Amino acid sequence: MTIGIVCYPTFGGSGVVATELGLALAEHGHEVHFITYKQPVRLELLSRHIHFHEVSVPDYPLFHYQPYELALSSKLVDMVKLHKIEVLHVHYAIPHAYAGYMAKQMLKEEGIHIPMVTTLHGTDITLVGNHPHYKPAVTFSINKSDVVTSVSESLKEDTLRLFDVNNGIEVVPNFIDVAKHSNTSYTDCQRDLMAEPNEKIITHISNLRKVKRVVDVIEIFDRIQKKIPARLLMVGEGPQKDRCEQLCEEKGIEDKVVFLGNSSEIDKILCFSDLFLLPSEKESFGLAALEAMASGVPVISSNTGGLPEVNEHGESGFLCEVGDVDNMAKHALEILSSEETLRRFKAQAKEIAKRFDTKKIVPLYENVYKKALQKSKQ
Ligand code: GMT
Repeated sequence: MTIGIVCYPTFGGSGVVATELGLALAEHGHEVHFITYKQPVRLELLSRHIHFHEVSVPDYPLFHYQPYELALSSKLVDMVKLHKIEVLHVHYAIPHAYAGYMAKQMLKEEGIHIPMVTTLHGTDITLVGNHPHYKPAVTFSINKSDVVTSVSESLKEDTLRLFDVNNGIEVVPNFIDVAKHSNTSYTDCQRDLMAEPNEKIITHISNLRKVKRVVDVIEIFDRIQKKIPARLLMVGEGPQKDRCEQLCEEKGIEDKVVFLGNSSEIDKILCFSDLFLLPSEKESFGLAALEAMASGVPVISSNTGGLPEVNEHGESGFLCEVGDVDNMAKHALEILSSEETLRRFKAQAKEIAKRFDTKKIVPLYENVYKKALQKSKQ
């Protein structure tokens, strides 16, 4: 199959999922064309089945806002025709599903019928898409997609509750290459680069936006470090970083918290982590939690959105109410209380991550494409 993938190329869950999916599809022998404004961060182009086409928006003095959707839909039309793309898979409804639908309609005028699969990722529904300024366009694009998928049951329910949807939604969860994450053991990853031998390494990875409740991460860590020697690794960049750095200073823990910025060495960081914190306000799935679990890192998370579908309470970690930092710290200390308990949680986290192995999930997307192709032929 020849598949066109549209996604955000930046650090962020939806772009990571789209990129990993494209790479896995290429391994299955499909031709995969990424169409976006920049090469996705995790995209390795060293495959003859992977192609990247940049969408550029020429500047013009009249434009206050650059018409990206227009440039994207035009590029999609050109690429579908040039590379004989058979199915378009757009990740994140805004504005990709809208632009995809326009491309579909333009192609239809020329007798080309291309099915469009839209994958909803989370904030495109729960945070941004739901805003009255976008809602009619998002509802329209969801209803006009040939197949709609969501990354969790919870996101499906949110979509049906928040939008007037007259289309089916299939749940295809996020996935992880378990084999890749299993290549490392708990001891061989130079943890001495980051901490003293007696210190536990606690990690948080996100785009440090308000929705991630990163201030809670600092609060939880502060409670942990009062009881046991520990170090916090904050990975990512975002608007809440300054607030977090300031809070660490106020608490006098700045020498125990390392802000690493965006990193392309997530596997390595997770390899020497003992615990992962994800206390988000909203989280449709929590890919970062799954990545941690696959690396054998137990997770303390909030119980919002799709997180209970990923992180199993008392097994791969613990789930607490949003904002309950005391309880999160209590459970964190429980996991870190003895080497034996930590080893058990690590093993359990790894085991649960196997439910979301690439090998199990990518074929679900292949079926979705087949279904979309059949639908467009009807
Ligand atoms: O919230 C982020 O980190 C970015 C965002 C995105 O779309 O790039 O992530 C969303 O999609 C991910 C992949 O499907 C999910 O794992 C995240 O839970 C989801 N984020 C939220 O719902 C807040």
